[in-house]
Amino acid sequence: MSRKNQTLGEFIIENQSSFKYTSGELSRLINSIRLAAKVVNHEVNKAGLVDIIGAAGDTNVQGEDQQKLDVYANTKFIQTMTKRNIVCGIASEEEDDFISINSQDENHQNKYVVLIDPLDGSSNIDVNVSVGTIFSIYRRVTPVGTPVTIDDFLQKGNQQVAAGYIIYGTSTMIVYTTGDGVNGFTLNPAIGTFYLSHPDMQFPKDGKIYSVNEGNYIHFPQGIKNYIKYCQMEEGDRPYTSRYIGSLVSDFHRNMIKGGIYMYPKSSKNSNGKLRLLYECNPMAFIAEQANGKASDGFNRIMDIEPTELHQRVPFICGSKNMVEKAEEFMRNA
Ligand code: AHM
Ligand code: MG
Repeated sequence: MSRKNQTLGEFIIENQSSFKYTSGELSRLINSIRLAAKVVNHEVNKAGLVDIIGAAGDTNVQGEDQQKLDVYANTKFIQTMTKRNIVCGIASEEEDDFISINSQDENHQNKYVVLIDPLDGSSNIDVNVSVGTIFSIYRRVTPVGTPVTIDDFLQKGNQQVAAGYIIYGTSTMIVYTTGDGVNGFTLNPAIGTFYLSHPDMQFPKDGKIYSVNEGNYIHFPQGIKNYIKYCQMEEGDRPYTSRYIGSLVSDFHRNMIKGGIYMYPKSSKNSNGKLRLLYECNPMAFIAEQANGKASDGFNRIMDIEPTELHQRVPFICGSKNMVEKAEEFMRNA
């Protein structure tokens, strides 16, 4: 039973026995993410002070400019997990290919792979708007002790063992699930400790907020256009409020607390939308479902999609259950 004001460290130990597979390895892994989160948080909070903002000059595999802090966060999360010999493989939104860890050592027994978006919403960094880290954890499917393969990473979202995000907002929080509900922990920066501040988080079944980049309206499928018009219609508790930060973690977090729907649909410009199935959609979908919300590509459950490539994109509709189901109804009937 979770207690408010418990530290994240205490919570991890206390809940270790409720993990599906208990070996302490998953606890160590979440602990290492907690540690890297503090380091990255420290850097994110300094962004306006030091010469760390701005483009690093590289572009990532999707051809987008990488911000310096993306590079920093990517390095820190990978280093923390690699040096502590905690996982057997990592795939990152910022890396072209997955990383195999300890593949030379036949005795290594690590069972978990991590997929991570080290700093999502990074175009918001240099304007002092919240960004986040998203992570997703699976058990490897190939034999322990051998090098990981692509099959370990291309697993359906419904196989996730844990998923979570860190939000670097007005306060810094870790929100995660190991398949037994969703809990949120807020960092007390004075002493560097995360405390359980949001036990058993739940999406309200209905909501009044819709979050979508309406600048792309003209390119959206007819079903989404119709749903947006429905949100704006004066009837019952509508029109809904429009809120779009352009930082998935922040938009999701607000909608989970207040009730709402986030949409990044496909468009005539991006046939599969923008968001990545493995680094963004699956982990957020797992958290949403664990909090009684829903995540869909408009027609299918996100976590049932068979991944075909590491950097695959999918349309993403996620949030309060009744709102997502309404949007799906508009997609079906368009
Ligand atoms: P990123 O991984 O390059 O940061 O992109 C993901 C972000 C999401 O956080 C956000 O919801 C979306 O991109 C915003 O995209 P847009 O500016 O097209 O609305
Ligand atoms: Mg991202």
